[in-house]
Amino acid sequence: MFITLEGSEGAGKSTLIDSLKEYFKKNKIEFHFTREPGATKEGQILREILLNKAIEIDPYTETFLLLADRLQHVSKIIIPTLAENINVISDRYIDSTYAYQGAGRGISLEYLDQIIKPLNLPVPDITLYLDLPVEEGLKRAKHRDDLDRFEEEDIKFFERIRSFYLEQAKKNPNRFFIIDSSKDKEEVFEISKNLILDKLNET
Ligand code: T5A
Repeated sequence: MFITLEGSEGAGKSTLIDSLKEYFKKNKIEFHFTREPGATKEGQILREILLNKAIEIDPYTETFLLLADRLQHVSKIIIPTLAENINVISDRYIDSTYAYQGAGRGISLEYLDQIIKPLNLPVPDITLYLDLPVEEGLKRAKHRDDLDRFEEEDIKFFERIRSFYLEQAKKNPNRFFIIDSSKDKEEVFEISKNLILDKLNET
């Protein structure tokens, strides 16, 4: 099974992943955890460029760098792991590109479809979207000392991203699940874990 986690800055994906890792390990359920950008050696170099706030990157260049990272990720990690019947959870994937580069940066969704669809990338079985009011997410993210190139964007950028994710959830109710991440960490974990276990039992 292939699961993706989505959400805007500070929504709590990394926190949720730590709890899921611990739970799956304890219960001997095999999962491979991965993330974008930067899961492969090559992707790590691309991640450094993408998050570097000392440089300016054109939105189209940004998109192609993210797709380069994704192709390495899919071919070196996601496809081989799924082929071994090991479940995969990725922190961010295709929906992030439509949300950030599409809704956020203003690249048309038709254009993104034209460059992404021919890649025939695996489609997640479920996507958990951690939803949080933008200001709350940014407040959480700003606890970190150093903001990256994305985190420096203005609030409207993140509002567009959040609206896009919420719309996606309405359009894809069988794949896309909204988790209210203003709830406390334990509750976010319980809801997410139960959704994943339900889906695992179905397959
Ligand atoms: N990107 C990525 C694109 O633009 N397009 C793409 O196609 C892709 C793949 C990656 C950036 O790349 C962009 C989007 C991103 O900006 P990243 O460093 O990987 O950047 O960061 P993010 O994925 O944005 O993740 P963050 O680290 O910002 O946030 P998390 O992981 O969602 O949040 P987390 O768990 O670190 O939590 C933040 C703080 O909140 C607390 C935590 O303790 C922590 O202090 N917290 C809670 N507090 C209260 N209640 C809860 N339920 C809490 N959960 C967490």
